[in-house]
Amino acid sequence: MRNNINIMFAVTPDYLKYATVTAMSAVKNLKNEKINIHFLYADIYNKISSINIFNYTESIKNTFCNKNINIYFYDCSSMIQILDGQNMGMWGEISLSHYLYFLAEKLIDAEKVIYLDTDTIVNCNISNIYNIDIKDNVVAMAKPSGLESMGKDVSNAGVVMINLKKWKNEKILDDILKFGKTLKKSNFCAQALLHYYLKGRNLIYYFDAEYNIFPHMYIEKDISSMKILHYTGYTHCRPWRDIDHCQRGSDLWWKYARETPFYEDFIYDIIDRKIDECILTTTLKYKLKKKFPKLVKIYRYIKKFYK
Ligand SMILES: [Mn+2]
Repeated sequence: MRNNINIMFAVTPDYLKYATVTAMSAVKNLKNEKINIHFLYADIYNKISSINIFNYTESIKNTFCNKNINIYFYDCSSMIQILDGQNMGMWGEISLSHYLYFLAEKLIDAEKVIYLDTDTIVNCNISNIYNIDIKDNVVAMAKPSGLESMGKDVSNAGVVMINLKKWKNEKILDDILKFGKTLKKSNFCAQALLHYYLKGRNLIYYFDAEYNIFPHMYIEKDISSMKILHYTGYTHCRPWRDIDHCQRGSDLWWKYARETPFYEDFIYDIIDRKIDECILTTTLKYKLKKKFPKLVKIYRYIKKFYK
């Protein structure tokens, strides 16, 4: 058990199915390594019934029923009040789930763990990254290309290895949450918090950018050479919504989605969205924004005014 690889997800329960796709990609690329998969979740919006959550977790356990895989679920609902007072930015509670991985120290009995966003796909043996010696650093993150506009050293929190031993020993949780209350509102809240807290203390190890790569930004690179793909960004299509092949590497996401018990759900969702006018509005807005950025600003202003 001690030598197992540990990965974790932090989600609202409706995202457990997306986390399962990412977990499947990690599992399918293992050789004989053993892996513990930790799902931290909290029903922040109170919109999923406990029966549905039970059914999700049962399906996931059955999917990964293998002697090399251990699955753990942690309902963090009763713990999230410790996140009160963090500046979440304009996405508000949406961002709350991003903070759940800060709770790992209280739940996961391992020396280190890799947190993965649910919009990532592992395209390598994850032991390659798990076995990197991050020395005395508290976390390891990558600085993917595409974030330069946010600052020279800004790292992305879609893939984070946490040195849980050091995190616990140095009582980082209390300290980082205290620090979080002093930060200005930020839309990349949990990421900014990690970054500003740890960077000021020289506690971040930087992974090779290959371990957190935004496929649409590396047109010259083969998908097969990307180690962890991160389908990030609200202006770029998520693979599970990508009916028009707008997102590079979507097919890799669907390859693993097909192996989960949620494949039919994904198909249903995509059809549902297709017939929903909302998707048309979103696409239209996106296209308008691209072509007439000023027009969108005016539209926002008018909308605000009428609210
Ligand atoms: Mn992401």
